[in-house]
Amino acid sequence: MDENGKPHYAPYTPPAGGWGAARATAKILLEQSVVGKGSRALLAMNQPGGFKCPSCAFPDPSKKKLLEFCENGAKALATEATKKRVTRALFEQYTVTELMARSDYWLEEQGRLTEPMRYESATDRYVPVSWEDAFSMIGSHLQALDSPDEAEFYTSGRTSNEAAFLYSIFVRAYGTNNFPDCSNMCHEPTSRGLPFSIGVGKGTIVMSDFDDAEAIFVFGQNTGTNSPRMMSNLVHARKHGVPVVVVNPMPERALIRFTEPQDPVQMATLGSTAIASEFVHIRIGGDLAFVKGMMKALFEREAAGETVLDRAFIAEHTAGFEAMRDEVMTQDWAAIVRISGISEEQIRRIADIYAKSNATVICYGMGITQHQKGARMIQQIASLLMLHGNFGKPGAGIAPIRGHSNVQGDRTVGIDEKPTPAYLDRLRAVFGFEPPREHGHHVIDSVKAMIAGTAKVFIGMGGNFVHAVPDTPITYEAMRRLDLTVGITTKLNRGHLVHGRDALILPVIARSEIDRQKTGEQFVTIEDAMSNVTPSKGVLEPASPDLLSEVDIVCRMARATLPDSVIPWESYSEDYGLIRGKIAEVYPEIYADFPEKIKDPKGFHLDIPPRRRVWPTASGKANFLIMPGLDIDSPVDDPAMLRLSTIRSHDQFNTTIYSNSDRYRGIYNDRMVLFLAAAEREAHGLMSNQKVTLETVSTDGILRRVEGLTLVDYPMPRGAVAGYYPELNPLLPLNHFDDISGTPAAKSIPVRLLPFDAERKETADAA
Ligand SMILES: Nc1nc2c(c(=O)[nH]1)N[C@H]1C(S)=C(S)[C@@H](COP(=O)(O)OP(=O)(O)OC[C@H]3O[C@@H](n4cnc5c(=O)[nH]c(N)nc54)[C@H](O)[C@@H]3O)O[C@H]1N2
Ligand SMILES: Nc1nc2c(c(=O)[nH]1)N[C@H]1C(S)=C(S)[C@@H](COP(=O)(O)OP(=O)(O)OC[C@H]3O[C@@H](n4cnc5c(=O)[nH]c(N)nc54)[C@H](O)[C@@H]3O)O[C@H]1N2
Ligand SMILES: [Mo]
Repeated sequence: MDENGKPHYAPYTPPAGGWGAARATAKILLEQSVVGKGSRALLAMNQPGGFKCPSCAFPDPSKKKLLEFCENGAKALATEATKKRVTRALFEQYTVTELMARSDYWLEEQGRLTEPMRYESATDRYVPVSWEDAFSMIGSHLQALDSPDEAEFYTSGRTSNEAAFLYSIFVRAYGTNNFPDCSNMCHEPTSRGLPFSIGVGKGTIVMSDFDDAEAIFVFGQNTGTNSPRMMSNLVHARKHGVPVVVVNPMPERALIRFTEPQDPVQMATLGSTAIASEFVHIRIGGDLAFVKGMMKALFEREAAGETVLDRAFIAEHTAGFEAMRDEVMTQDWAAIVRISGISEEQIRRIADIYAKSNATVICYGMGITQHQKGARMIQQIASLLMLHGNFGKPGAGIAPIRGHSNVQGDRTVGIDEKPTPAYLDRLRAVFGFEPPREHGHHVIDSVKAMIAGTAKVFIGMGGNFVHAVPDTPITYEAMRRLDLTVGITTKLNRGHLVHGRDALILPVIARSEIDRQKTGEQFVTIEDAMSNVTPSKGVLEPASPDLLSEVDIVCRMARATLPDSVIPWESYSEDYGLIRGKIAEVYPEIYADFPEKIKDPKGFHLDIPPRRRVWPTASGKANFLIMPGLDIDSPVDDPAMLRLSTIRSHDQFNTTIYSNSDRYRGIYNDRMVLFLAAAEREAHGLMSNQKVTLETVSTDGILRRVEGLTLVDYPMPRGAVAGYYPELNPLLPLNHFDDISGTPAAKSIPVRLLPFDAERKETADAA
């Protein structure tokens, strides 16, 4: 990969997928020097008896394929199985200050971490530390705090059910509910918003529903890049004449035209499938206006005597219909069209597709969740589905497309800063300690606590917290004031370099690797985005003999911190089956007989009551909820304001950058770009490929700027601009988040364009 190649920009016109994807898969295996090893591992990925792909949370298909992986799953695996190693030699060569000057891409390219390291301030270097000393350091820091609430325990969604469950027990036994979690920046609006509508905060579909659907909607999700295996389902649907409606401000290539790498005929004939039967070129945050427009079209047709709603379902299963309809009918078409950016004609046409379909699936991603009213927007999507009885029948339901492979599972097994009293009572009964009752911190709260100086210790179970959260420079400063930061990770990342007075890097065995414990080789489990729990067992030798498993690390942190604990920590790390036994005891409704049931290599499905038309809401019904107005973001009084959406490229996994290119969007060797419509650029009097500065329209007096971004002409809607996460996180204010869930509104940052001033950038860089 060529980090220093010359940037260039050229629209990508072939279909996505196809041989381009096959070539990219081969290339990454070559670059990481793992062609033989990587290919062997790819054969075991997502197969019974093998391990689950470490990339996204999309489930395995209902019908088996020989190879079940995608280009981006292969990238995730190749970089995990890489031959490259970070040893103590790297830390002897570079001080932390010197490493800070390197790019995220360079840090990732150094390879797998191999032994525990401790920060030494006298030399500004990481030096080797024994595991024993590392754990006693954690134990003494945690014991020394005035209150357990001064520690923050982060989780990223690659962590297994077993490790996450034990981590949540350890942290609660220690005495806090401070569980900032990557989910807080991701599908938290689903977890917190959807229960008010249908009683659960999870998706309601299973894979076969894609086959039975008569219409599929994809809102705000870049499927071809972020859950590529779902492309097979969309291709299948289109080949069977099922309409696919894509709602997105960016015409993402794979959602327009795609060649299925799993289809030998299409590959051989260079054929492809048109995916979007309707592409809805929505304005950023225009989704509510669009959905209300669809509803209004349906209500108007019903008033005119047509049968377009499932009246029997509404009568038997729902509450609040009339009030919701009355509110929607107050919205006038002109405002709906202006705010969504979509013509009344197209909205009516799509409402007709919806009305004709007897079974509709609506999928959505970060384009919906990461807004100031993301959770409320998801409730409106649920309402739209309810209008036609699209819950509890084959081919229908709501499908939040989750991110990290086990982000949903981690939440299910206790990573939750707002635990319910019933759950805490069960913990007490099963483990015999009194858990803390007070709610803890989510991500935003935890950063605020660091800024306020009330947080002292940060422990990161996976992930790259500093680069995932908003307000990068402010967070850097806050984290540097901590007493201790701990990164439990596979790869070197920014989080290890922006550290507290004391700091530890604890390297772990990865998902694809063999996990040997006292009772033999262990497997773990994960829960995918459709609530299937499946086993995952690594097949590769660990990257180094000096790695520990996440489970083992949790147990040893617990023993070092809670020497008097009556919980048999040691036995759990020796036999993960015992952990599953405890999960079954704490969650008998969904996890009864877990150790037995998981013997089926295909796993099992966790009960989702709305699939049975049972609604665990306060009213016992599915609720139509009122969301006034047409905006999912607060208005900003500035005529020059643009809405910035911070998105992923095709060659990154969150904060991990595989290359600086983004093939399907035609970007090569550059990540400091801004996608903007040519007309919008001209209206601002700017030239194509000109460098500019972006500044947040802030309300708190803090200056937030990113300098030197290159403008790339792109078919964006009016008032919209897009650029890459995490580079643009300095523009995302900590106080810009979803009002129900606290999820940062990373898709709707109010910004203005300024001329680029190289001198100003130099001054800022030097500071
Ligand atoms: N290869 C790869 N796979 C991944 C990840 C990765 O980084 N790389 N990350 C994983 C994780 S943790 C997650 S959460 C998922 C993320 O997967 P996605 O949800 O696809 O996340 P984003 O790339 O942020 O893109 C969101 C999409 O929303 C669109 N969008 C932006 N604003 C709006 C809006 O106002 N309305 C609508 N309708 N659309 C909008 C953008 O144009 C973009 O297509 O993927 C997971 N899988
Ligand atoms: N502006 C903006 N900000 C965003 C987003 C956005 O769209 N825009 N998206 C948000 C979303 S959806 C998410 S999910 C977060 C992601 O936030 P995180 O989950 O914190 O970030 P990742 O980049 O996925 O974490 C990568 C690191 O995880 C470690 N790792 C990898 N595999 C393993 C493993 O098996 N075990 C352990 N212990 N460690 C491992 C590696 O060291 C790697 O460097 O970012 C959020 N931030
Ligand atoms: Mo995510």
